[in-house]
Amino acid sequence: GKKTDDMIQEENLESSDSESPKEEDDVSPALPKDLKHIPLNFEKLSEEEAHLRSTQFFESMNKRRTVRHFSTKPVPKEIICNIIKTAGTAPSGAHTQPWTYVVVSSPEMKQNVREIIEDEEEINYKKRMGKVWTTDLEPLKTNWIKEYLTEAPYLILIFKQTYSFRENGRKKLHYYNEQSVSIAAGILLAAIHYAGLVSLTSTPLNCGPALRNLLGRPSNEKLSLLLPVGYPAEECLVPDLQRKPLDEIMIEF
Ligand code: IYR
Repeated sequence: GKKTDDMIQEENLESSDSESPKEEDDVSPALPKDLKHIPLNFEKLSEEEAHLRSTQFFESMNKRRTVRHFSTKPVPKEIICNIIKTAGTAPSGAHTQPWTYVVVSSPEMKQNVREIIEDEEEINYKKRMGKVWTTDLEPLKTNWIKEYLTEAPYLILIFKQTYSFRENGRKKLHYYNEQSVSIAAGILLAAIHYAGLVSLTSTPLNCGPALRNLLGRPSNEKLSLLLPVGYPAEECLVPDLQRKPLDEIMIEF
């Protein structure tokens, strides 16, 4: 039968990848055996303060929108660095931190990325996606022309490391790398929004290997997401979408 995502994820826990090194009989832990445990640095809030902050954070996050029309206005690199440091605070399986954030701001490199993606997306829209998918997307008014890839001051490409290497050269397994990178991407999106910038969560279909080669990333890394980051274009329009209310997304027992 067909493999489910869960089965593929389970396979990642074993070293099924034939071209990658095996951990063989090395069962020494990837983290130090004598890893210290220290007191938690915990900021205690009053219930009142917690309530206020949770409300304010929701109200802020509820203003986040996916934006497809970017201004060319530059963004200081330090802001991008802070945003990526924030993404790097995400939890990860066995603290493997299985992510690489490739930041592209060079106009030539953005143009190269754009050409790869537009070539593939044209085939996606015309052939691969099929009638139901393209019909579902019509209200969003997307197509294979991706101006944001050269207009936005930064492109952040999130690569997921499916494994890495220990100091002794043996393979280090990256448990739950899919979930870890997805969580980090959510934190990245929140950090982008909190910094007053906008983004588009994109998953360039079929472009992973070409973009990996273009950016010189190793074969243990797979492209997860590409996010243009910057300011919205003047008079930027977004689709008038509504979010599901709490009673449709939360079930209590
Ligand atoms: N990857 C294509 C198509 C696309 C797919 C979904 I699902 C969207 O929510 C939006 C677009 C593109 O970027 O145009």
